[in-house]
Amino acid sequence: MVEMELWFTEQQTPDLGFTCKITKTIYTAKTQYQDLAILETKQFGRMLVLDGAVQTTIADEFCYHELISHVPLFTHPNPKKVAVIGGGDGGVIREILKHDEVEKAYLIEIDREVIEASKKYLPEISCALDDERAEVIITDGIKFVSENKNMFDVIIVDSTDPVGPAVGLFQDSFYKAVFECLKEDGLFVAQTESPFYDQDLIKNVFHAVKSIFPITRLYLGFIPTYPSGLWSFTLGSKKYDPLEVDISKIKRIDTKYYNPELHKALFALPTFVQEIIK
Ligand code: AG3
Repeated sequence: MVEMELWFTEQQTPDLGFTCKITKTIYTAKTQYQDLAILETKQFGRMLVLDGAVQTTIADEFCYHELISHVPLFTHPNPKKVAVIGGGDGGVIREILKHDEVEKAYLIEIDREVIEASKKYLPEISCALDDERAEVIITDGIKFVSENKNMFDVIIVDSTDPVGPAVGLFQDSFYKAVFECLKEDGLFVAQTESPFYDQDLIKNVFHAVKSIFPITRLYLGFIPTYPSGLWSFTLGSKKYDPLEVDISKIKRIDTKYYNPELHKALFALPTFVQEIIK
């Protein structure tokens, strides 16, 4: 019998592909908003793919989910009400609920099918969605933030790339609505793509956020399955500066990437990244 090999490629740029060996296609669907696939890869375990772009894998999801969650939550001194925009796999909710002072974490996701597929096929990531402190709201995140004022301590924007359903999550008007949706000392973080491939995007977002929030910071992390591996996060804050946090007061929680020593170090940028946001 001929042994067949199956490979999945994400076309990360018009000239570069990221290819993984697949042992099984677990699930595929065309949802109302996007093409969804759950693949079993040899290298990274199960993988969630939306419109051909890798969203998360069992092996490296901790890098992204911890970075986007614990930096803002340990910057705010008392985060009680937290919202995630996007993030239907539930990984950010799981990290948020590691913080005891959080009373309620809302998942504002447009695509119900991402949540359902993640609950079924990625239980390690979606496990906290049924927690009593979690509440799932299926709606457009842009509409939700513009209709709710003064509501959250922390908002985390866990979007897909700025194409398709997520385009509006990278626009100035959205950051203004996020500002209004936060309490008077609130802060937010958004994932803002790769400093290698998305320099214009990072520059535009950084300056848009800077024109709205008194404190704006960029930080970086390493996520092996994302384009270039080097990934950026943009934080906008009304009052608390991540660089002013007393790291000796940060509680130890169960993490594999984030730790108090890293909290400020993540904001130390390579020169070429400093240039992008100048
Ligand atoms: N959201 C950011 C995914 C961006 C990946 N881009 C790409 N592969 N081209 C991830 C959602 C995880 N909760």
